[in-house]
Amino acid sequence: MNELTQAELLERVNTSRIADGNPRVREITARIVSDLFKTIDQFDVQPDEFWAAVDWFSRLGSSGQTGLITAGLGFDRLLDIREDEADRATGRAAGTPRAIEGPLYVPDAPLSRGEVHLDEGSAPRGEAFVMEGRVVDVNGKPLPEAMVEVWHADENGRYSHFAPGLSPFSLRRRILVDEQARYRFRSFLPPGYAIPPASPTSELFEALGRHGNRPAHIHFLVSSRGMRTLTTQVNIPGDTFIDDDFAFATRDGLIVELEPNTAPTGYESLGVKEPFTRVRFDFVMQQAAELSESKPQARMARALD
Ligand code: MBD
Ligand code: FE
Repeated sequence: MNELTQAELLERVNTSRIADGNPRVREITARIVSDLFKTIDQFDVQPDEFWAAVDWFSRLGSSGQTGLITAGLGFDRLLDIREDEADRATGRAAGTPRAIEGPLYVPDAPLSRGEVHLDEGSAPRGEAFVMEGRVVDVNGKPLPEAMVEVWHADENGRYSHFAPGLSPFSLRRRILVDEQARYRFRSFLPPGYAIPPASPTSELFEALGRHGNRPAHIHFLVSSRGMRTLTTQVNIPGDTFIDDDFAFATRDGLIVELEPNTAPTGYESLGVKEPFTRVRFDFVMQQAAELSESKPQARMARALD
C-alpha cells in the first residue's frame, strides 16, 4: 500500500481529498503537478536541483519580483493576446490596443484636472516633453468624465515606490480630463527599464541567456463611467529594444510619433517655454459590456475584489 510507483503517487496526489474543495483549482493543480512530475522524470532532475529551484521561488516571493518573472516569461502578454482573441471572436476588437500593466503600478497617485507637470519641482531631466490628447469612445465622442492614470520610469529607468530613494508618487499622476475630455502632461522622455541586477529575476534570465531590458515606455490606466477600463502603454520610437522587449509588450498602434514643437505658446501653465517634444495621442475606449469591466481597477485589485 505504501510502496508507490510514480504513477500511483501522482494519482494519489491528484485524487485524495476529504471534501470537494474547489473543482477548478483541483483540476488545474492536478494538471500542473502532473506536468512537473513528468518534467522531473524526463530531465532526471536531481534533488539538489529541485531544492535550489524551491529556494529560488522562496527568494523570488520575498523579493517582490514575481511580477517581473510573469512579464519576462510572457504570461502578461499571453493574457492580452487571449483577451484580444476573445474580443475578435465577439466583435469587440476596437479602440486603443491594450498593453500589459506590468508589476509597477501604484494606485491613488496625486490627482489633477486637465493637465499636470509630472516632474514638478525637480531639476529638468532632458528636453521638456508634452503628451496630450483626448479620451473618446469608438465613435469619437469625448468622454469628459475620464481619468487618465500615468506612470513612467525616472532618468535611471527606476520607478518610484519600487526603487529605494525616490520620492513617493514621483512620476505617477492621475489626470481627470477637462470638459472637452482633454488631458495633457509635461514630463521628460523616460529611458528603458532593466531588471534589477543580482536578484532572483536576473539569476533566471542569466541562466536563460536572456537580457532583461524593456524599451522606453509610458504606462496608462484609463477609466470612465460605463467604459471598459483600458490598460495600455505607449512606446517611444527609436529605442534599441523596441522589437526586443523582455516583456514582449510592444504593439503596433502604440508606438507614438515625436513631434518637435518649436513655438510653445499655450503651454505656459506647464512651464514650457523652450522648444519641446510633443506627442499627440487619443485614448479610444470601448463600451463596457458589464459593470465589472468599467471598474477603474488595476489587475491585482480586480483579481482580489
Ligand atoms: C516595467 O517597467 C514594466 O513595464 C514591465 C511590464 C515589467 C518590468 C518593468
Ligand atoms: Fe514599465
